[in-house]
Amino acid sequence: MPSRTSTTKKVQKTGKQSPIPKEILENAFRLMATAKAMTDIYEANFKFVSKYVHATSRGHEAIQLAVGMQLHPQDFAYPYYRDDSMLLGMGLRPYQLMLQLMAKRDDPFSGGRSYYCHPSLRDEHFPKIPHQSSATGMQAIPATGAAMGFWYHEKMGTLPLGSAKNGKKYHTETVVNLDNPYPYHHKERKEMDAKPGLVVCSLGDASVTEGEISEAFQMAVLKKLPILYLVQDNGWDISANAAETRVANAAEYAKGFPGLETVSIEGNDFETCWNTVQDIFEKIRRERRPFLLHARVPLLNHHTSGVRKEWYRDDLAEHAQRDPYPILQKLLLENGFSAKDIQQIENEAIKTVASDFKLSKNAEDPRPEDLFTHDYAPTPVTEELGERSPANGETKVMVDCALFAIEELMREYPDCLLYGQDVGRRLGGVFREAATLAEKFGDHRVFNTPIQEAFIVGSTAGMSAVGLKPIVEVQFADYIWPGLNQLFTEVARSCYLSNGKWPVSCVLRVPIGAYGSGGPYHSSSVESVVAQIRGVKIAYPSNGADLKGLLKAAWHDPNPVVIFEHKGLYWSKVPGTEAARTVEPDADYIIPFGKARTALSADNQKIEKGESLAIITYGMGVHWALNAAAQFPGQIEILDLRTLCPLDEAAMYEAAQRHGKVLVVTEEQVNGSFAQTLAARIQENCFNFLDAPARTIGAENMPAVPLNTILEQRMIPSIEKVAKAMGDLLGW
Ligand SMILES: Cc1ncc(C[n+]2csc(CCOP(=O)(O)OP(=O)(O)O)c2C)c(N)n1
Ligand SMILES: [Mg+2]
Repeated sequence: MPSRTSTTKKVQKTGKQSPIPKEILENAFRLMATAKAMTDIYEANFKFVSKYVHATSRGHEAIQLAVGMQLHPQDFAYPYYRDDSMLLGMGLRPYQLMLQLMAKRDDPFSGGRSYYCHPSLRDEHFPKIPHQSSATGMQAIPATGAAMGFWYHEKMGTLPLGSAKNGKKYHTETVVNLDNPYPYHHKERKEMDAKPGLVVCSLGDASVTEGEISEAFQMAVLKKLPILYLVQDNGWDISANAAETRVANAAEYAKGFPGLETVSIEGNDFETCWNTVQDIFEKIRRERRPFLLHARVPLLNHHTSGVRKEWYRDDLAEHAQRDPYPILQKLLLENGFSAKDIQQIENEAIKTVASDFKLSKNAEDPRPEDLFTHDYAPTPVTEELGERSPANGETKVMVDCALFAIEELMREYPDCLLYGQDVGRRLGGVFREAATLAEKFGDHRVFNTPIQEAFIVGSTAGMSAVGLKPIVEVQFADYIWPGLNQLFTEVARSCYLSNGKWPVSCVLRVPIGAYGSGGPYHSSSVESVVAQIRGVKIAYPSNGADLKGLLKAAWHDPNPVVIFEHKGLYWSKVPGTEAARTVEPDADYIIPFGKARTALSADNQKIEKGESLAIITYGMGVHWALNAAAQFPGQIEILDLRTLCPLDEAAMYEAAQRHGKVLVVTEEQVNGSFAQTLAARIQENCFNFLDAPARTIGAENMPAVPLNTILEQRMIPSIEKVAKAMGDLLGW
């Protein structure tokens, strides 16, 4: 068993004669000279290239090359914005990096959507690079999620994406010409490719103080995940230095996570870097446990093109003395290369960089219509299938419909797993929404996480990248906030910013809504905020059959889906919500997203006489409306949206046109709510058909749902309030 204590090793240089093969030294120097030539040409063309912000690796090259050159196609890498040498080390050409520098159409990573050195690559021959955002440190959770995906695959005996034995063709087209001089190919590559993969999460020193880093470390140690956290310590944030921003360096900080083995090195010395990385990678591949490599490096170029070193740096001379470039040159000289050899390699690098620069400058820009591709990956679920109300079906509460849907999914698909707080064996969820699943499928398929909403949400990006489809949950909508950063930054944009390469397939279950004296932290509605996050899909069912059918569709969807499950409907505990119990649909039942359901129809006679009204709603609103409609027989049509994104706009507008009067009902505070935008859209699109303003009814515009019952009832809508609003509109 690996030690539970954190050990920090100072690695010393060993001898004069390097044990590193000459071929590797030559490659490394060629790449280092290339990286330097790239920085130089960017500086020489500063005005042109800094139209879009960029940072380069000058000073960090040795450690980056040591890592990049030792990665294999089965590995997953999460570089950060200063890692251009790491990308060269993996085998990318300057041309490909420069296409992103200039935001060109053929930028292989993002098609001109993201900045220089924000790579994403899904290529058979290369380490996999899932999308990572530009937010410092935030890639640690998705990266750790990918490592957790390896852990899961190994428990299940299944193969991750990228594995040489995995016959599935997950990759997109090959973007890299393998004949170019840049890819470094291991001689023993075939043998290496058969070894288990690992994950590298690359971080700047200042990013380690982000809170989310600790969530990642915690999980890496808890589950003994095969990941290397590489921290490149140049002592600088942007202009804030280490002394004013941290109490410990990354290696010292990691001591708080026993089991995360740390190694500290001088990251400017290629020989030390190569040997250390080789040793750590071997251990991770064999022993499946996490490491943190803390590499001290100088920062020789600007923070970014926009923040210039001359403005604030007082340590430039000291950093220049630690330049990795002459150190590697010296190593080459000690290993049989002549000054002439070195000069020749340098000249070739400069020439290649100059010609690649020219080539990329002439490359095509994105076209305006390119804006609209890859916001979502296409879903296979396009029609309602299966039996919604099987003849011999039993009536079930809503929470059980969800439970049975997940059980059916887990039975059929080994890539389906569930994790979150308290969903594991002892309790099966605080609402018993996962009861018995861990017993049936094992603790590796249904497990508890620490209280880490950011990890729960963000890890799905990594899990999905290695070919899994996790279902996760936050315990209450009230506690989704720590997870929203990951949802917005890493999960929702992954498909779009990777130009379609890395959609995140995950289902996030969110118990939501007021259910009687839950008070301010167990009653909130949050759908408007989530609906603002483009790139996720949202379901908000009002009954068991829809919940089951939508959960199935959500799971098969290659995109991230948030599914709001109303706590008041789970057991039809709130009076008037009996209709949430339904016959349980059969195992094949599935409902495509974006298709509303008519929960109640109005009489044609009433419609023709202009005495009818359309209610547009979802979730609890459906039940308030159903009950209130009893006071207006034949006059009310209720459209249950079922999904908020995609939205069945056509059904909404048809209902508005049919009745000429529309009331949108929501449980949320009404001002600025998603529901209010629906009323606005109806007004914009159906103005000529309306006989009254499209109205919205929702909760009072107060900051929280109060605990006291009288206050709670005053705050949120009710059957009576909805009935009054119906009467007002019908009387218009
Ligand atoms: C979450 C977040 N906050 C702030 C920024 C702005 N920012 C960009 S780089 C940077 C400094 C990061 O320093 P470090 O992680 O040490 O990397 P270095 O640039 O030194 O290589 C900051 C604050 C950001 N990108 N993301
Ligand atoms: Mg730094």
